[in-house]
Amino acid sequence: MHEIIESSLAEERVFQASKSFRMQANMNDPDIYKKAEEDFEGFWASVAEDIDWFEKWDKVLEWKPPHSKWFLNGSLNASYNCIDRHLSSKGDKTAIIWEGEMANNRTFTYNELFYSTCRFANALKELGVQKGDIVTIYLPMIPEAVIAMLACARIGAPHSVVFAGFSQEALAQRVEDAGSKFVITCDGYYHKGKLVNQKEKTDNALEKLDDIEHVLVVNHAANSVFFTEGRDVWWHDIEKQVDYECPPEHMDSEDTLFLMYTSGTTGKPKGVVHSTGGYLVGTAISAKWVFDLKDDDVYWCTADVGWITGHSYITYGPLLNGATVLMYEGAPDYPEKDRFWSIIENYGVTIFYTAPTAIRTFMKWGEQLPAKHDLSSLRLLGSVGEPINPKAWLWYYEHIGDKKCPVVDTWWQTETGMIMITPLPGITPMKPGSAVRPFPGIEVSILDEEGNAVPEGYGGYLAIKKPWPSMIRTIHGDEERFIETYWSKWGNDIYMSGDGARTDRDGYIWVLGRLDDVIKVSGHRLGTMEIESSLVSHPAVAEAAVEGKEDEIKGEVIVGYVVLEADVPVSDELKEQLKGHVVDEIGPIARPAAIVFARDLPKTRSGKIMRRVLRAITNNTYPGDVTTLQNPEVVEELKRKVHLSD
Ligand code: 6R9
Repeated sequence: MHEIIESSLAEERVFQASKSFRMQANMNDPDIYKKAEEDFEGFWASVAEDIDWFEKWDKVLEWKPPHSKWFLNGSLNASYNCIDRHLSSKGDKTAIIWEGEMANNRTFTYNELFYSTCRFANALKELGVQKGDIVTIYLPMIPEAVIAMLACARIGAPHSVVFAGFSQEALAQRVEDAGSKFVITCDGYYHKGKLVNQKEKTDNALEKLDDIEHVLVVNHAANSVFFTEGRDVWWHDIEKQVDYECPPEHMDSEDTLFLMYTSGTTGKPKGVVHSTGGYLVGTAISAKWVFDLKDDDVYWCTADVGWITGHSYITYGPLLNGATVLMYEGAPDYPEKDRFWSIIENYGVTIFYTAPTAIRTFMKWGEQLPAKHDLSSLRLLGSVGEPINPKAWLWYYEHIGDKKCPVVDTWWQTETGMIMITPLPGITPMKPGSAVRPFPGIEVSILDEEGNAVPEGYGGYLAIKKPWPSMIRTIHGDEERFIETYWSKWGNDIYMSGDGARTDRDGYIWVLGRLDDVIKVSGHRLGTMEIESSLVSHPAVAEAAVEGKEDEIKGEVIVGYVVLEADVPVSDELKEQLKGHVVDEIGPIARPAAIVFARDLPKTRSGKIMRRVLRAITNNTYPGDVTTLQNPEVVEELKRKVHLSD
């Protein structure tokens, strides 16, 4: 984080989209910010007009902190809004272009998306899924993932998509917490040319759960799989038996559209609940203004549908706008390191949205790779998931965008549902490394411990002071944690994001990263506590603590400090075993970069691990006063060990 603060302070350059871009932009009225502030509810009511309602709402907002209801008594359907309403004018327009890792591809027009979604919805009904049932989707980046989400939405069954790269243990935990009786998975998929046996992972996860009624299996990799009679059903079998007519359920604005599990500061992931009306309003308008989506755009977001970015800006936001969305199944370096650039060239991608880790990786691979390709179709670039350092921003701007594409650095979270801090490319000049300013209608403040606004230039807590339509409604089954996590720091009407930020003299916001035990590794959100719990579940481990260590490419990597049980000998083999254990428990994204064997962890006299000290050790910064530690001698020892390989 240090490097980012320093370089951001030094970064003074300002960039602006070209005049022709600004002239044609979906939103280019600089007064929009003021208008939204002056008539807050009127603003959100006006953007809600972009959604088709079966029954119009009669009240924009009911705010009983920390609970908000938006567009009260309105009724609508998400899949209707993403598909049906476009059919009369765009039935033959391409909705989804899917490129497989093996260079196989499939496309769906809006008409085809309609038929597939309706059939999928009828298949779910046939299996007994009812309005209100939570359906877990455990699919990789294939069109059926989007179709399954929309099918659930069509029949009013909230979906809970679990990232396909999560382990069977992680899946089991999420299925159980959601109380899902239905799971959608596939036989398998290829990642960097290697088959991942998704069905087997699903089977293992579900083995320990009693209440599973059906598993709907998409045939994707022609992998021969084990089938449980009576429980498992092939999608391609049931597809032939069901009708393509499936009227969309009329959902109340506040009905749950989906759950998205995300990491917090405890060992247990939390199911963030999103509503239907507010979420759709927020994602539709942000996609329209931030990405400037037009009818002839080919839009590509490289996130996975298993994360919030995939929900809001692969599925809902772009399809609500009737856009053409590209989905890519595989890795950026398969088979070669220019795969992304050849995809952009082949499909004429115009809008490209990715994460800083990816950009820094491309920098490392060299600008000769994008230079080999014609990327002139691009007209806008986006960044999300972690702070982007100015150097990476400038490289992106120059080598991918050819100095003609605005770069939108978008700050938001699983909990916010929509982009919250961002440039609007038709209006705001950009500074490399700054997420610029709150989206119209969003009120952000940077606060100190007591809730006072910090002076310009100083770091503080990034807080949101007014409700917004796509905000988290609660944590599934844990209302107490919802209040405690987000609404208890300064009173129950200010949202605590968990991030630190500062503003500069032009009022530009610079997000500095997490202030809590959440870490972003390559843009993937993980909790240090989750990783700790998985480490201590290994029989050789007595105690463990996990910290994020700054990394030039990945933003942060995971370092696990482990105290072994007595008599367990240390070895490199055991280190590898422990890393593998975390992969089994959570998934490959949580694999520690380093395991440090420690005799002891830095502790207070009352025996609590001093995280502040451990964080300083990990990142080679000043640990503050360590004399009050029970065991100050461990500081030097751990420092030596963790920086051994630097
Ligand atoms: C969308 C998403 C949320 C956390 C968030 C922050 C970090 C996201 C960022 C950014 C700086 C940006 N984050 N975008 N930090 N600049 N443009 O990533 O959601 O997975 O819930 O993570 O990601 O730390 O608090 P999620």
